[in-house]
Amino acid sequence: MAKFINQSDVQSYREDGVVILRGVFTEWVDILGHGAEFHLKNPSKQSLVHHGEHLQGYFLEDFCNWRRIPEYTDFIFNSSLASIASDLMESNSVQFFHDHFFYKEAKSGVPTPWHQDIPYYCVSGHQTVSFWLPLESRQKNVSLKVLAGSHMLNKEVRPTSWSNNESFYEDNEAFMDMPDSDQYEIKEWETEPGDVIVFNFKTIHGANANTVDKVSRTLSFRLMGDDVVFRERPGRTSPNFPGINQKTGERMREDWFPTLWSG
Ligand SMILES: O=C(O)CCC(=O)C(=O)O
Repeated sequence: MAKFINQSDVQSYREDGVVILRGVFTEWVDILGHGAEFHLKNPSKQSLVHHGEHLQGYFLEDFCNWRRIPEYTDFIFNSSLASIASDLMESNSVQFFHDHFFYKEAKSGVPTPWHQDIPYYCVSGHQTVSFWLPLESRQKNVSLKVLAGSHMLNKEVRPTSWSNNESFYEDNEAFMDMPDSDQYEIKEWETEPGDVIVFNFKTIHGANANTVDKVSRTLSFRLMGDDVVFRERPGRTSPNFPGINQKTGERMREDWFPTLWSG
């Protein structure tokens, strides 16, 4: 078992689809912060900027920058990310999927609506994990919120565009409506730099706009286990992987999605 987690974390992850791990990446906060500062000045072509209706600041998100930002590469290959992922997913192998950066200026952004990540992705499988890693202290009202147990739904929840709430794909019928959040226990935590909230790609989660007087920078690192395979979707995915050239059911290509751990 990885140094920072125990059997009860693994059990919570299995049952709730989410767990918080305190202080596991403290030594990486400055390194990742350095990478994030470079990132902010040099966003990629895939980056998106959102403006909240009544908030003056801006909210930037960006994907798949690990190859060009050495601090992210270092973290992915040299931290305990992969060993923790292997334990939590109960998976022998761990492949890296992608990184996702969220930058919210003080008094900025739009609320991140309740959603599941997996329907936006070109993958299917249950052994999945996202590490949501805030680089500043975060009060509960601007932290991630998660519906415990929602990763056990047997149909995917309809993905929508965050800007206009319209269905993300034309094939609308393949998905179920968002269940009522009242049916679930909502888990949310105050966090300190070095803490990480870890959740399954199927776990429903969201976040409020950044209404406080402080910038927030968060990195989400997404990893895949033994049962994850490529899945063709009825349109462009988010992030999109043009030229991936894979068929539904194939293991994700290792030249694009490196294996970090093989038990
Ligand atoms: O921090 C946020 O606003 C949203 C995070 C999120 O949706 C994710 O990491 O999947």
